[in-house]
Amino acid sequence: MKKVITYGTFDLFHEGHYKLLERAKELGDYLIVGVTTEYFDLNRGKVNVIDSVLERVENVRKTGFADEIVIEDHDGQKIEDIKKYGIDIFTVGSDWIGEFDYLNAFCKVVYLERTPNVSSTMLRKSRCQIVRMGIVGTGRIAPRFITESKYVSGIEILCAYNPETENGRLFEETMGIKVLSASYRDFLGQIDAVYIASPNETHYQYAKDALLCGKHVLCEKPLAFTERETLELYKLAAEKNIILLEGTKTAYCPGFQQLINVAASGKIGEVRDVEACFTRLARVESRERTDAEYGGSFLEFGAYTLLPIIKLLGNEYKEIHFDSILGDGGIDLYTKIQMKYKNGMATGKTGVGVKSEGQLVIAGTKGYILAESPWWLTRRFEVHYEDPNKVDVYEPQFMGDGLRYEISEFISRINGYNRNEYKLTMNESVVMARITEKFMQKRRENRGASHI
Ligand code: C2G
Repeated sequence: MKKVITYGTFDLFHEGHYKLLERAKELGDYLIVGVTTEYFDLNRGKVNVIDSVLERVENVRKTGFADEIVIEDHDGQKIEDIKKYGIDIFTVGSDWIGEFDYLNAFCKVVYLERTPNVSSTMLRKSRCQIVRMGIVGTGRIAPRFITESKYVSGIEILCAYNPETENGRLFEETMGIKVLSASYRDFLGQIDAVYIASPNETHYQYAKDALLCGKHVLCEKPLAFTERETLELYKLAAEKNIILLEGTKTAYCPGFQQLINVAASGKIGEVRDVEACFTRLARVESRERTDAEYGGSFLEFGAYTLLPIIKLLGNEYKEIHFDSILGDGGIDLYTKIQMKYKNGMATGKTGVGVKSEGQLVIAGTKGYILAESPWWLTRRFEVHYEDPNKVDVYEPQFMGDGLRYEISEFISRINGYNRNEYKLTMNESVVMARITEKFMQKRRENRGASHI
């Protein structure tokens, strides 16, 4: 009996898939089809898969060509499967020519002609609207957003907005994207959705105006500086039935989600303490160190340190306390925030003028999780126990600079695939705003002091 194997995602099952399986079956007597898991696809850079693995398996099964269906979930599995199932022929579409020649050492490799003019990517595009996006602000993060958006399907960056013409002109020259500088309303008129990456103090108003115009909003953190304004924006989005997403990118990284879930799984027992630190020294003349009202370390990095704290210990803290070392103009060079909960405690440390070890430690009753810097771009974390010889290491995949996960989340929500809302909820975002508001109030009241 001649055994054939083929693999694929088979998302939005189409004629190309059907014909591939039909011909794969004709190559032998018994066909095994490997269907990828979401996790495996994410790891190989496919961030837009729509159907669940069970839906995809079901669609393959319905063709009647597969004698057996297996799940593909890791690199190296193809060789394993070929040996395990005694495969004679490995086959895949011609878009992969050359890629799988290494399997010739184990069985015969056949590349089948790909069916022209149909693909999951094309279907995703026709099924979902292409979201025409505009970027507000042409600073450091805007070019990164453009680069990362190329990995997400269903998005087109149409233009940018910056009222400062000179800055905008430079961006237009280097990035080749039209920058409008006159009316924000006119800019909004050209797009479906906006990414707000302007200075922190302008976020709220830009977001509000965009929502009022019915545009989806992806806004860099912090969305606003007060709880009231943050709630107002979410309410506005809900009323208008549009998407508002706060761009705290760590929240959307697959590795960070895994870290939180491992912590919450009981592996380290009950979580009792979360310590998160994020420092990046800023130049003395930089905005972060000169803008007394909107600069400083907590406004810059507080959201990152609060994220694991709130995710793991919740919104209901009993006490909160801030200590800061202030610079000349009154901005905080270093802030330590301490929170008490009914059954736990937490510390967040942020710095723009003080450097410290940027790590995340989650202490539990049975062990602890340690994620070294840059834990906010989660690529690796460890679980430690009382026995120092036992360490579990996790190395989740992390691609690019992480923005693609946030962008992909935004686009899929616009298209009505809302499976990931738990990654950063409205309530979490509102609690972070409440804490930020409290911090700013204390800093304002203590202007002129060297520390608070
Ligand atoms: N295919 C095709 N014609 C198309 C589209 C796809 O013949 N118009 C083939 C692909 O070449 C592949 C199979 O259908 O053999 C499944 O395609 P995808 O779902 O895109 O999966 P892919 O990413 O190609 O998975 O381990 C996974 C495999 O390496 C390939």
